[in-house]
Amino acid sequence: MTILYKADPERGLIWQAIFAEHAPDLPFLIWPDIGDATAVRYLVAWQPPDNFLELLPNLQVVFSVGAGVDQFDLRLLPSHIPLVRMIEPSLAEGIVEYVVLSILATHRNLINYIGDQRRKQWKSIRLVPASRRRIGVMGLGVLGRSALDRLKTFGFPLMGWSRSQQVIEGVVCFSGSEQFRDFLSACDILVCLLPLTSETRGILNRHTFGAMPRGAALINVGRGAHLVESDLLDALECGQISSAILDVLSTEPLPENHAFWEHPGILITPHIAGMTQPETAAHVLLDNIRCYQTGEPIEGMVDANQGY
Ligand code: NDP
Ligand code: OXD
Repeated sequence: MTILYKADPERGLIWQAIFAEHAPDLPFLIWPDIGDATAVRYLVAWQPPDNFLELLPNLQVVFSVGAGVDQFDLRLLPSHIPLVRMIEPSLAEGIVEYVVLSILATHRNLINYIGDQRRKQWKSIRLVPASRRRIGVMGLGVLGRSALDRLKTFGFPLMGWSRSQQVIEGVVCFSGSEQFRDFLSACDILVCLLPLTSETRGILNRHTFGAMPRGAALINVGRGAHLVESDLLDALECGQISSAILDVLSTEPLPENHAFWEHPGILITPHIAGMTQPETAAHVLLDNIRCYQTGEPIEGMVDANQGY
């Protein structure tokens, strides 16, 4: 009964030490050391190995090291092998910090002030009270809800959008494609925290931007492929969108000659908003493996039909 881990090897050593201490019955191997491939029951991966189903013939469960599972081809996973995404408190805390940071930076015009400093310009922009800056979060899952919960302390009017109707105290919730435009028209700052699925790919496009108030801002923390990059450049050019903070890009790392690097209205970070922390995540993984072994429900089970 072996666990095979394939993600950041440095953090892998911490996972390995925690398993050695708390679950000595579950040898924890770090890719490319797969030991006896027939003994591997659990794969814990960011990017799975090629042909892992053939490579690991007795695999029972696939765990994503991250919250997202778009790196797995769900069509290839047989139905008897569950795919489980990561739900762990440190990852959520990182996302909360990043979303709060980005919203406050946008709300207080930090991108403009960074540009002004470079140009040695001393120019104030009139302050808009938080009570008049409407924030909309796309995706009301574990991460979207955590971010909204923390945002409540600032006094922004809060909106949320999801596939099914949700009820969150202090948040006006919209759902489905029928309510998408109403949601967008109420967002001065839009945060994307959706999973990447066939339905959400390219959702941050010219139609979406056009339905938002003129001069609205974008923060993308979901996946790069949510965004149609040329549509964002057009929307920034004509002033429909005033600024964008992007933690995720369609090609990572962002290519050297990409227009986003130098764009005065865009702030980029290298996919660091949330990071799974082995100190907390290893215990979540162990609990889930124990649940699987005893037939209890696993937390974070992915619905292959929905894609998240
Ligand atoms: P969850 O599965 O908990 O939540 C997903 C949310 O998105 C749900 O509210 C769901 O609706 C909604 N949703 C899914 N499809 C649609 C759709 N077609 N239309 C409208 N709403 C939809 O995911 P998490 O909150 O854990 O994570 C969200 C994503 O954040 C990850 O998939 C990943 O891409 C990204 N992420 C980015 C990180 C970074 O560092 N930048 C770090 C971690 C995650 P419903 O409630 O109806 O099911
Ligand atoms: C994740 C990520 O999905 O870090 O966890 O992007």
